[in-house]
Amino acid sequence: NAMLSWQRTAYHFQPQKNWMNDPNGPLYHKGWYHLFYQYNPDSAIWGNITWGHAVSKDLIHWLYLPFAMVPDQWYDINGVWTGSATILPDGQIMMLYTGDTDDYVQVQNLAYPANLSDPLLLDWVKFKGNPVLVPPPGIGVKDFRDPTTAWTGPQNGQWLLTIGSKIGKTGVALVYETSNFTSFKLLDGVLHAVPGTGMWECVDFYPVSTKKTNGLDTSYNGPGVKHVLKASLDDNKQDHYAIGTYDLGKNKWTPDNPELDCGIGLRLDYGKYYASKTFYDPKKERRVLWGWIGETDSESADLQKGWASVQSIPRTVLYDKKTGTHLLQWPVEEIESLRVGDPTVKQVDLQSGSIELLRADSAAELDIEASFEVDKVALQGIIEADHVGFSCSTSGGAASRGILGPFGVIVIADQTLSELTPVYFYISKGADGHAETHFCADQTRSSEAPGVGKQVYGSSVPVLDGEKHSMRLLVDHSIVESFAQGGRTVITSRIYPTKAVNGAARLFVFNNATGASVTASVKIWSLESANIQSFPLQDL
Ligand code: DQQ
Repeated sequence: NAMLSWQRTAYHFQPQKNWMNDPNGPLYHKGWYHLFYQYNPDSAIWGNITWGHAVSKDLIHWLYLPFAMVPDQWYDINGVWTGSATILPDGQIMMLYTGDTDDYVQVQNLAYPANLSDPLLLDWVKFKGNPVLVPPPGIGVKDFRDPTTAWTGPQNGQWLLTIGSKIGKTGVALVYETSNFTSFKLLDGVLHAVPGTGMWECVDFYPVSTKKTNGLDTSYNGPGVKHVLKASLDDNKQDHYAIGTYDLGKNKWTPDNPELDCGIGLRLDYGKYYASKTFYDPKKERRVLWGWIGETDSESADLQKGWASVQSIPRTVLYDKKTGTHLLQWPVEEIESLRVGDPTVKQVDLQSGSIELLRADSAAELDIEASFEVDKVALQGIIEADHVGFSCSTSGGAASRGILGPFGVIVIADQTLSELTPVYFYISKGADGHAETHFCADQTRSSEAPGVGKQVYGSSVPVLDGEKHSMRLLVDHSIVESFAQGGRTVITSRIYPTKAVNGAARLFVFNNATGASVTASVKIWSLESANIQSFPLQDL
């Protein structure tokens, strides 16, 4: 399996070996970003869930620390599951997490750092009165998990937090109040419920500013604020969000648009991405999103290669003032510190049916910005004729040609294009008769390996008047994170190239539209590897 070692990523966070899943309790403390994560110390498949722990000064270079928590108590012996941190005004850190008990009941537990003055927060203490919460009447004992970061309630000293569950097939977010994080009271009603969406895992709930470009601390509320509700749907393993209004007094969140309600509308990421969680970064006044990128190969392949999963590059999250309907996700600016030298800048005219090589070798670690201008006459004239009802996932991928698409880039390709992953736009006629842009990532030809995922991912993306079609891609050997229109629509691809590896990986730009020429403006940076190393270090 040394043969497969190149599939390890160069700048995404991943443990040295074995299985990882959800990001847990991200926080900033005394100059360090802390990331905890669901981890199996013994195998490359899920089990024995323990909290791995790593720290970073910049969210890019990491230091692995000893485990923060292991399953060693009756109330978490079957797993120290997902949780979130709340930082109190006096600096105390309350870590609430789900424990899977000796009886397979999901309970909530409290842990806190033994020594707050330790910037690395090496020692964690489990509260002696654990569990602090058990499933309430009417809630299944296996449907009660993943407490959020708490926010301040209407009364002085009061904190509120939400925990995902389901009632029948309705996904719900229960709200509890507490003043001390050891005793809790269930509030009447629920924060929100959406029929048909099933169990809500890893709920996330936070404010976004409708006016400013900074992120907001979780307790922030008032004018110029909307609230995002995110649920990870256990039924289909997708992260869904909706933007709405939160009434603190009434314990109710209401989506701006019921048709885009949480679980039936927008997704944070249309690719392989799940169990995400945000935190407020006081150092840079931003809200940062982490997400788990799982595998799309078989468990036996994961066991063979000895590891599974990476974390996404952390993303800043903002409200998209221009659409009012979407969030904007963007890789944290620190990723740019990995850019090597000046970018390659190219402008390419792409006639219908053309492809052009942009990087002839070593295109496995790249940061790419590309924008496309579609021939205006073609856009106006031909849209009338083009078909309605296009969808990336049922389209057959980048080889299926339409009048105004696909056009975009091809990453992780070998010289002969026997392996390739196209990331592209496709313009079709929307239900309202206007042009509708889709953003897709096509895995169908990404690998010659047997038994790996070969879906076409994607969704429609708003492209407003005067905007070019633009994308940003982070390419990292076997992971591609693709952001369209400044981060309105995001797709993460997990791919398993066998030939398009390291020096053999190439980058192309293409236009497969039958009815339009396209001008592509591309900037390409090589990225160097992040430094991810073991503790203890000599020079701490
Ligand atoms: N992963 C955790 C659970 C959570 C699920 C267990 C989501 O707490 O609901 O590893 O991936």
